[in-house]
This record gives sequence, structure tokens and C-alpha cells, in this order.
Amino acid sequence: MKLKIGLSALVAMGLMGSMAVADDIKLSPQEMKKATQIYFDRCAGCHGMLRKGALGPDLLPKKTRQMGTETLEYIIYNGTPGGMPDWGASGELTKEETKLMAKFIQLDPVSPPEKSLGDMKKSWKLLIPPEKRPKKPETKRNWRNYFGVVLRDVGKVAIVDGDTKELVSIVPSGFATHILRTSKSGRYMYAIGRDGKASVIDLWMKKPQNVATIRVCNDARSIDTSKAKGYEDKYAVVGCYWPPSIVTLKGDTLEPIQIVSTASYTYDTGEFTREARVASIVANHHKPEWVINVKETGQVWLYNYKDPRNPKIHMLMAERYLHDGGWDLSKRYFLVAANARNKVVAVDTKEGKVEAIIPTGGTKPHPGRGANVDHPKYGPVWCTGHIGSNDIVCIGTDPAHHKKFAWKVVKDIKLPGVGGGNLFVKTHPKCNYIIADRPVNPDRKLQTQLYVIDKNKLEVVKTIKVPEKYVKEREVTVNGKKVKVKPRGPVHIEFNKDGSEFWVSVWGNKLVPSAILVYDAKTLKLKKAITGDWVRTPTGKFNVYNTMYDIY
Ligand code: DHE
Repeated sequence: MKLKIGLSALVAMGLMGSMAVADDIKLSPQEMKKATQIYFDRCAGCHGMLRKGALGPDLLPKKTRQMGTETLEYIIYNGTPGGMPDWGASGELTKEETKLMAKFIQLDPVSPPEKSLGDMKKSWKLLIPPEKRPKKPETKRNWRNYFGVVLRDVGKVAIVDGDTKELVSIVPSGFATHILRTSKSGRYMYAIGRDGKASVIDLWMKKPQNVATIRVCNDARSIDTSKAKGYEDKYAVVGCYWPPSIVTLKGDTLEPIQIVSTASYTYDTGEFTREARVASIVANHHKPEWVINVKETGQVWLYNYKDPRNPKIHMLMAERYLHDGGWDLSKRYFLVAANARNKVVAVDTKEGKVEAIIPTGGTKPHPGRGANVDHPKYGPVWCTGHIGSNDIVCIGTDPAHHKKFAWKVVKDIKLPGVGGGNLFVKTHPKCNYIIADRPVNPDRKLQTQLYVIDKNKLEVVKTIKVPEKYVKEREVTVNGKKVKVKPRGPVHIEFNKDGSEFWVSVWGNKLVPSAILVYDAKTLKLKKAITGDWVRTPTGKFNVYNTMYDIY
């Protein structure tokens, strides 16, 4: 979650006192190898594989050499108020690693690797062929109310029973696993790692496990499945950051079918962009189409997968940089954040056109999937928070019956205190509230609270402080050294199937177990803390039923 922070801001923060040009920097082959790995794992997501910048600023030597090792080291270690994580202070990188990275980013960028369909096939593992899998659910558990929980920094997925809160299974997944999605039937749960490793878990097994895995690219963030009638559970699709591409796979086996490059021209200035990364993907429930958002070019691709070897792609010119988004209540319009322009793009998937581009009034919209409300005055609205400002804004989405409010910000709800730091908002049709987190606000108090927004009033009616015992600093011994680690605070909200509970993760460090907190969606009281040695760096949580039907 790194944000643009200009040189002037750094000067203002007193970090650019010594604008000395760095001396010649030399790294040994081992140091280069280590730094390259850390860069592609931790930094490329925001600063780009080629270091040309995206959500975070560019890290090209012209600028970084001006800043010098000391300033860069300080920023990498402590983070910035704009959203750059405190990699050192949070314990994710050691002091030595912080210094190494400060030097590395002053050298010329390293060429990132390519990947062919043949390379992918070499990594493909069909662990349990479809004919050897259960013919019906082997479990008596209510598997449609399972939660898949990303255990990010340990590269695993936990399957937790939403009824009993028991751990059902722990399944290995890709490096720094990012998100999970389900097939239309809900039977299969898909994970994507930041290393481009896709896995499919069979939830019908008594103890769910991976039935196939494949590494389709070197850097990825999104995965989804075919959800249209006649195509249920048939295909999966991965959106890659590097090589920038869309990879279609067979849904049950993950056998690769097609790869399409997204490198193209920016929608506005027509400049060629090699690093045109695939951000969010969402499956259309009404037709065999994925909505694919290409970050740097600002294009939305309506990707028809009816004949996946010969896909039909309808390119829409939208806005930059496209990131995350979700359906409106009717599932006709897809709303996606163009975070660099502080706008939201509404795509009409029925007509196949950009319906509206809406300035949000906030800084760096970051909706996750967003939150839908059927409001008594404004009609159906979709809400998003912002990383860079304290605005949760709701946009009218019903031009047919509420024309006056359609594609306008009907309400700007201010979170208390200064600064943004919100990453996710979530609701459920049965719940009266939208819940918002704020894990990347630098203020500790604001970071460790949840914000409750009343759906009728569209205002914050309560803040929930996460009990101190779950977010307090702890000391652990690593390789004989004492290290202090502090969880960031609650992150990502997900409701259970009937909307009576919402779950949040305490975003801890992998060195110590943290917790998944379960709140009653009516009383807003903490019902249960799911704990255990396995609860390491829980982040995103995906309820099977809500993910099958895109309920948010
Ligand atoms: Fe995410 C969604 C990209 C960092 C947790 N994140 C998304 C999507 C994209 C994206 C493109 C939309 C996927 C979709 O819907 O198909 N995320 C990125 C990054 O590039 C970024 C900023 C930096 C990086 O290096 O990866 C990044 N994301 C994070 C985190 O640090 C988070 C908070 C914790 C984690 O586990 O990594 C995180 N991102 C999530 C989650 C979603 C997500 C939980 C899905 C939200 C949902 O409710 O559907």
C-alpha cells in the first residue's frame, strides 16, 4: 500500500536534509539476488516491476540517487503518512535488509522474467484428477458457510467452518497469497499468490485440499471463475502483473488454455505501456464475460470466454490507474477505482460501455468490492473508502428509477480523525451497517478501530476499538535476537452467509499468532476470537456463499 510521496513532501518532513548524490553503490551477486527477490516480492506490487511507479512513486535511479541511502532507508524502515508500509518497524524486513533495499533501488532496474504457456505447463500439477474426487460433499458441515482465510505471509489458506468457527483445513498456497474466489457452484475455492501460483481447493472433501496447482506468471493479484449459465465451474482466469497478461485455465484441473498479453497503449495519451498490469477481474453472472481492468493503460476489457482459445475482447477506454471494484446491487454495473485520478468508473456490462466516470472527492479510492445499500432516498448506492483521505463516499447506481442521483456522490461520510488509511468497506443485505477498517492510517488509535456506518443515515454511528490484547506489541526471539512486533490493526471485513456476523482479521506479523475476530452484526459485540498457533498473518476472508453470489 505505497502512495506517491513527492520530494517536496519529504523535504517538509525533514527527510531530505542531505540531498547528497550517492557514492558508487556495489552489491555482491548474493546481495543482488536477495534484493531482487525482495523487490519483486514486496515492492514491485506498488512501484512496478520496471520501477516506473504505479500506486507508489517511481524508483528510478535519477530520483533515488538524489535521495541517497540514508533517506531511502528511513522511508523503507518507517513508512510514510501517505500509505507506504513501515517494512522495518513492522518487523517484515530487518535493518540489514532495509539498508540493502535502499542501495538496490539506486541501481539500474533489473529485467523481470517472461513466461510462456510451455513454462506454465511445466509447473502444472494435477494432484487429484476430477474422476478421483468426491461425487458429493463428504462432509456434514455447512460448507457453503465456510470461510477461506488468507494467511498471507506464511503462504497458506485456512478453511474455517462459519457455523462452528472450527478450523477445517490448512492448505498451502502461493507466496504472499493475495485473494480467494469461488466457482459458481461454490465447490471449488481458488487462491492466487503474488508469485502467480494458482491453486484450486475442493471444498467437498472431508478435509479440503488442493486438487491442482500451476504457476502462470511471476506476479499476480487476481483470479476469478466462469459464472454465466452453462459455464458454471468451467473456467478460471488469472490476471497477472508480470508478464502483464490474462491466463485462462480449465476450472477443475487448472490446465492452461490461453494467454493474452495486456501490454497496450494508454487510453488517453496513446503511449505504449509494456507494464500494463491486470488489476481486478470480476465474472459476469448474466453472460460468458469477465470484466478485466488493466491498471496502467486505463482500459476495461470485456473478455468473452465462450470460445476461450479465440476470445472476443471488447476494449473500453476508461481512466487510470484501474485497481479494485465490485458490482452494483443489480449486477449490471461494475464500479472500479481509478485510483491515480481519484475517480470511479462505472461500466455498463449490459450495453458494453463506460456509463460514467465519477470524481469521488476523496484521495485514492480503494473499495475492495465496495458496499451496496438500497437507500430509502437515494435508491441503490455503492460505497467506497479511500486510502489517502477520510472519506467513505456513496454513489447512486440506478439511472432507471433514481436518475437524479445516478453516478453522483450522494453522500460523503467522514471517518473521525485525520488522514485516510481505509482499505475495505463491507456489508450484507441483512445487516443495517457498513463496516470500514483503517489499517494503514499512521495514528495507532485510528488504525486499531473499526468504523460502523448506519445504512439509512449514511453516517458513522459507532467506532469499535479492537481489544488491546489482540493488537499490543510483543517481543519475540528470532535467531537469538529479541524483536518487537506490533499488529497493524483490523483488516478486511467479511460477513457470514446469513449476514448475522462479520469477521475481521488482526493483521499481525508471521512471527506471532494473531486472531480473527467475529462480531455480532446486530449488537456489534465481539462474539468470538478465533485464535491458535495457525492464525498467522490472516488478511482477506472469503465466505463461500457470499463469494459465489457476489454479495457485498
Ligand atoms: Fe490487494 C483485492 C492489488 C496489497 C488484500 N488487491 C485486490 C485487487 C487488486 C489488488 C488488483 C482486486 C482483485 C480482484 O478483485 O480481482 N493489493 C494489490 C496491490 O497491488 C497491492 C496494493 C500491493 C501489493 O504488493 O500487492 C495490494 N492487498 C494488499 C495488501 O497488503 C492486503 C491489504 C493484504 C494482503 O493479504 O495482501 C490486500 N486485496 C486484498 C484483499 C482483496 C484485495 C483482501 C479482496 C477484497 C475483497 O473483498 O474482494
